[in-house]
Amino acid sequence: MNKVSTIALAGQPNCGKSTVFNMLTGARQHVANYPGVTVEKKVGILSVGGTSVELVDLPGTYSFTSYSLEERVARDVILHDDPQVLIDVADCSNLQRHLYLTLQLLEMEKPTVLALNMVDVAERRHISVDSSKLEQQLGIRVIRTIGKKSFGRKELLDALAESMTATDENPQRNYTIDYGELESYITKVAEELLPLSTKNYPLRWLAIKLLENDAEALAFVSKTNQNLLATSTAILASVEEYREEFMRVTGQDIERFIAKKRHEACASICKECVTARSQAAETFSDKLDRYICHKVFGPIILFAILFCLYQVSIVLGNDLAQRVWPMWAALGDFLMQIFPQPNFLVDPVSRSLGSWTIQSVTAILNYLPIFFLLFSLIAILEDSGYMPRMAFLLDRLFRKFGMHGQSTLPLILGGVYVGGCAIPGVLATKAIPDERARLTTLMVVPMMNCLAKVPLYLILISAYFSDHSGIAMFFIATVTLFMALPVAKALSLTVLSKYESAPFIMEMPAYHLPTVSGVLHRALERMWLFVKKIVTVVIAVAVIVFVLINFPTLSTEVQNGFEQKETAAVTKFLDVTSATTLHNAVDEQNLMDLILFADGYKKAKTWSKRPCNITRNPTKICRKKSAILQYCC
Ligand SMILES: Nc1nc2c(ncn2[C@@H]2O[C@H](COP(=O)(O)OP(=O)(O)OP(=O)(O)O)[C@@H](O)[C@H]2O)c(=O)[nH]1
Ligand SMILES: [Mg+2]
Repeated sequence: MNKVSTIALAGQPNCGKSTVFNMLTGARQHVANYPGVTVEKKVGILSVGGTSVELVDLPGTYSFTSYSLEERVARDVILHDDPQVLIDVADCSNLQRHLYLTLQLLEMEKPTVLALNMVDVAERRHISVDSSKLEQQLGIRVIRTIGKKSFGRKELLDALAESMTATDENPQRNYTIDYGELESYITKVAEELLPLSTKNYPLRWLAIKLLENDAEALAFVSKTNQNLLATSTAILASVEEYREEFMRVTGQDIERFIAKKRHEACASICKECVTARSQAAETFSDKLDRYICHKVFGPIILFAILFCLYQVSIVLGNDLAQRVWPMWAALGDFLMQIFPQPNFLVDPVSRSLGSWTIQSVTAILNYLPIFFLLFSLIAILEDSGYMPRMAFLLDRLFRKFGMHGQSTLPLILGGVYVGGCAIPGVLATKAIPDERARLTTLMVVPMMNCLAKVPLYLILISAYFSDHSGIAMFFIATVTLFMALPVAKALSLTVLSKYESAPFIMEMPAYHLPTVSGVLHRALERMWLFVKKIVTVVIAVAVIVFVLINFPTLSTEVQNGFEQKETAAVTKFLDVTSATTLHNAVDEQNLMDLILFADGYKKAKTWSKRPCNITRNPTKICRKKSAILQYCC
């Protein structure tokens, strides 16, 4: 079987890789305006020039020198999975910084296409990038894209098809950084590496990495060639010697020197290709951050936002739920028609189990409007770029309890806002560089308020705090967090104390205006997750409880006893009614119909109570009562 070609999407965090992935594959990968959303590689299928290829969305990484978990994932795919083409996604509004990774990708000598994403943001900030000049400079195709609006999709696909064929016939000639005084050492190491089989590693790249003291490159050379052990040892010895010599001759440390040269290369490319009208002007995001990240106003705004979140979703959501309830009731009624009718004493198992399950499921589905509002508001917060600010504000508090500003995202995904899920929350802890904080966060994420706990909260709130439901939910969320913090502190002081701690560094992305479609998609997607998860659990529990209640069935003697009581009750009822004006309407044949009618009336009355207070509409009730009397008489 032919191996399916792979195209990998690489780039710095939050530049829109997952958005471009969604644009190309039509998938619904999690996208949000904060760095570190994608923590594992995600695979989708894409058709390029009529050929089906695998598209891999990678975690964002600022460079290939820091050994963070995300970087390891990205590096493994690029070097070991041997993708046929790389799509390097760069934020057009911040090109110089993004080129730092681009140039490192080009050193890996893979056919690369640069997706110059967020051109809309760049235009808004009066930054213009000459893409044809950039193409000439880098030696690769440069495609302008707006991932959010699927702009540039076709051009990107054409460029990918072109690059896939270019690999066989005429390989790309990429931009090469001139490392100045280091060049002679790079050449020497590359020549020494020639006898080794370097597999996917380009010689120049491997030579630079060895000189940079890259742990993986050093391990590769020392381990992979058992037959050439002496050669490997000699190479490693010369690399060490070159490093010392370079330091002695230039007085500079190689890692810093390489980073400086890369930054200089990025700056010189941008000088040629980028024009910015007002570089020094304060952006809208900067102005907003003066208040949002302020020492005093920041926490007040955070508190107010969270309070509004619960107030809107719970109070408004409850109101909406009451209006939607008759729809679920009608659906329940409709479904009940497929089951056989009950007898006076015996309710067929299929009917009672069906009714039990339908009622359990519709009771849960009734909470959907609340979830819809809650998830929409969380999506707005995620897409607007407020989350990293929240992480910044909470860092000081979290740090006191052994966590980290970056613990905010895992806790939110886990359900600190109410309605999360521990699995994505635990996965998101991967992005926390501080090992102690990562493990501490990982342990407390399951304490958050996952989707499954929310219906219970809502039942308790409507029973005891119906007049203050928003505040009650806000209280539950806050209490959960304040219960998790001491546990986090205890863990970080005891079992996790031996792990290392690192400072909090997080990029503050610019604020984006969330799109209606993006917010709706996210809210509906999470709601669907909730429905799938909860409904299957509810059905399973309902069936188990039903079986436990109904089996084993009654013994024959007890059943006979009940049947005798049934006959006696029916006879007595008919005797009593025969003495009244109802004697013509009630007989043994239509007795069951009458009971079912009364039962239906009782249900209709209960449901009519849900959307509006029964006392508000007395005429409706009177009409129903008179209909019953009419039937009976
Ligand atoms: N205005 C604008 N926003 C965009 C564009 N592409 C992506 N975004 C937004 O940028 C933010 C980040 O997008 P993601 O696709 O999550 O970025 P990513 O590179 O996958 O991020 P990580 O997984 O954290 O590395 C989201 O809010 C997107 O909606 C674009 O072309 N224009
Ligand atoms: Mg992503």
